Amino acid sequence: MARRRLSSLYLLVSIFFYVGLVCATPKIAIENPRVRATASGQTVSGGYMTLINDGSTADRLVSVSASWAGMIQIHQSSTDGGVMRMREMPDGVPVPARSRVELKPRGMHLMIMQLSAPLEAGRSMPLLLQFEKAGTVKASLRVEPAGAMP
Ligand SMILES: [Cu+2]
Repeated sequence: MARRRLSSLYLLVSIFFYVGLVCATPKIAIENPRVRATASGQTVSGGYMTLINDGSTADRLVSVSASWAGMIQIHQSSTDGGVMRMREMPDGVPVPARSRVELKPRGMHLMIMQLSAPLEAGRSMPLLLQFEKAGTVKASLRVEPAGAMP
């Protein structure tokens, strides 16, 4: 009987320890992931979403990849003397603890290049996001008609 009680205590301790480990790893949620549809012959598109970090540890989006695009960069748009410019963010996107970071048209965005086929509105495209601490997070981009996004 005593041994049995001890083993259930052990089990309980293991569960708490495991839960503790899981909670220490930041969890990133992806909200409203979407990509602009492309016309045939167009090989570049923009990807947008909100990165949500509900945890108490800061994280960072470091890279993004997809089987249907040769290269995906993280860009920041800015307006310089009325001219829209984009630059790559080589250090990725910081996602502070308990924050929401929006990738949106005319702001930070995913520059999706070397598309293997046109992106047709209504489809869903799988994407892998690599975070410094949370590791790999899967997302599915909804392809939206080009005119549906500002
Ligand atoms: Cu860009």
